[in-house]
Amino acid sequence: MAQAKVAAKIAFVGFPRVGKSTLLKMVQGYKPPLDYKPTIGLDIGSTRLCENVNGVIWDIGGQKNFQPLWDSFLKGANLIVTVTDSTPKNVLQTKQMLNILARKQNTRIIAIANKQDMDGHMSAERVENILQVPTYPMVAIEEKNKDNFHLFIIEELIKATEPEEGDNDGN
Ligand SMILES: Nc1nc2c(ncn2[C@@H]2O[C@H](COP(=O)(O)OP(=O)(O)O)[C@@H](O)[C@H]2O)c(=O)[nH]1
Ligand SMILES: [Mg+2]
Repeated sequence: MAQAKVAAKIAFVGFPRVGKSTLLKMVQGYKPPLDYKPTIGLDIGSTRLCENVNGVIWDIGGQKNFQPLWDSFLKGANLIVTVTDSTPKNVLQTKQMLNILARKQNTRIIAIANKQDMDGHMSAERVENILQVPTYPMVAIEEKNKDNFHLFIIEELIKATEPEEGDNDGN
C-alpha cells in the first residue's frame, strides 16, 4: 500500500536581505542566486524532506509594508523559522520580532543564524543565547548545506508535533 504523503508548512520570517530567498532556492536544489532581488509579497517553494514528507516553504517579503500580512501568512504553519544574518544589529532586531511572534503564535519557532561566512558574524550559540530558541548555523549561498537543512528541519518538525516539556500538568 502506498504511504500517504504529508505536506508540512514551514514559514520563513525575517528582515530584508538576511538570506531567506537564497535559502529557499538552495534547499530546493537550485544554485543559490548571488544577486539581491527583493521578494515582492510572497514566494512559495516545495522541497522533499524525506520519503513521505514534503516541506512547503513560505517566504514572505520582509519589508515593513508586508509585516501586517504575517499573521495570515503564518496560519496553519507547522514550524516558524526566523532567519537572521548573524550581525549583532540584526540579531537584536530579530529578537524583538520574535517576541512579538511568540506572543501571538503557538507554533514552534526556531532560528537560522545565516551568513556564517561573513567577517564579524555571531556564532549560532551566541545567537541562540539571545533569541532563546533553537538556532542553527547556515551559509545559504553554499549548496552543500542542503542536506543539513533537511535533517534539522525534519527533527524540528517532529519536535513541533510533540507536546512541550512542562506542558503536562498531570491531567
Ligand atoms: N555571504 C553570504 N551572502 C548571503 C548568504 N545568504 C544570502 N546572501 C546574500 O544576501 C543577499 C540577500 O539575500 P536574499 O535571499 O535575497 O534575502 P531576503 O531578503 O531575506 O530574501 C543576496 O545578495 C544573497 O546572495 C550567506 O550565507 N552568505
Ligand atoms: Mg526575499
